[in-house]
Amino acid sequence: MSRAATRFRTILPYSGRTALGATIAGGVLSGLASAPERMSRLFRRRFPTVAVTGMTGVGKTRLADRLARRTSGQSGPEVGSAVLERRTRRSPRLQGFRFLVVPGDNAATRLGALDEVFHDEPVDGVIHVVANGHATPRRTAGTTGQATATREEQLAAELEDWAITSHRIASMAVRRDQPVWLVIAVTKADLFADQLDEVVHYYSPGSGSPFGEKLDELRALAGGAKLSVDVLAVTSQGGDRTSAISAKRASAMVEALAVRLDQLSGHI
Ligand SMILES: Nc1nc2c(ncn2[C@@H]2O[C@H](COP(=O)(O)OP(=O)(O)OP(=O)(O)O)[C@@H](O)[C@H]2O)c(=O)[nH]1
Ligand SMILES: [Mg+2]
Repeated sequence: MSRAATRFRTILPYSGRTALGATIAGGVLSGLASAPERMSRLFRRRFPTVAVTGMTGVGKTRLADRLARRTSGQSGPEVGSAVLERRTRRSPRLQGFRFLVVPGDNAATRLGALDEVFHDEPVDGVIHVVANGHATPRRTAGTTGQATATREEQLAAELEDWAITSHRIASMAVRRDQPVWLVIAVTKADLFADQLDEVVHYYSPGSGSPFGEKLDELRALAGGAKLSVDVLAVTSQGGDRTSAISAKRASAMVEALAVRLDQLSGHI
């Protein structure tokens, strides 16, 4: 809170500063009581909260790290996140985003994290991450050995995972006055760089694909005006010798996603 308070003070115009001073000097208790609330509302507008959802191994942590301009730790590919991860993207003019990454594994922590972002402290927007069936197979917690899964199995798992998350989004949207935005981030684009258009189409509303149909259902449930849907291809990896996408293009894709988040949040 003290951090938000400092920010609030520094960005208040001079007249605002005197007004606040006057309120305090006048001892108007109601003014004092509502000040923290105003500050937190201001902070929230400048740093909207964004839930990052999607099945295990799909690339949520890597993408949130890219968006937050943070280098990912070198955990092995078979290790998934166990708890809700928080990342912050800071942009010029004291704007940015607070990302809440929900662990994809069906651990007990996942249900609590889903409750937290969609019910207890409902987020402003959602990035749902998919990977065209290229989610890295992960072992069930507590077991050893290499996990394997075919692309078809992973595509089916993505769909199942989306059914759960989309219900959570629908119930949040109907309870809410202001609209909620959803971005489907199709990541690992480096693995299917020559099919981006088809893949984006598969994940789009109105496409008639199994995923598109579930999106249409969500929009019908939530009410079209309550929910905006964007579909964007992105990658957290690029530039190494074997990659089909250059480092520059990978960065441009991540930045395009960030620009869209800024537009959806009214930052620009
Ligand atoms: N080729 C490629 N691999 C990626 C990309 N993004 C992530 N990966 C790899 O996919 C694996 C899973 O990525 P994570 O970000 O850990 O996945 P997650 O969605 O956070 O998974 P959970 O924490 O289990 O929910 C890692 O081995 C990453 O290196 C990408 O854009 N391209
Ligand atoms: Mg993770």
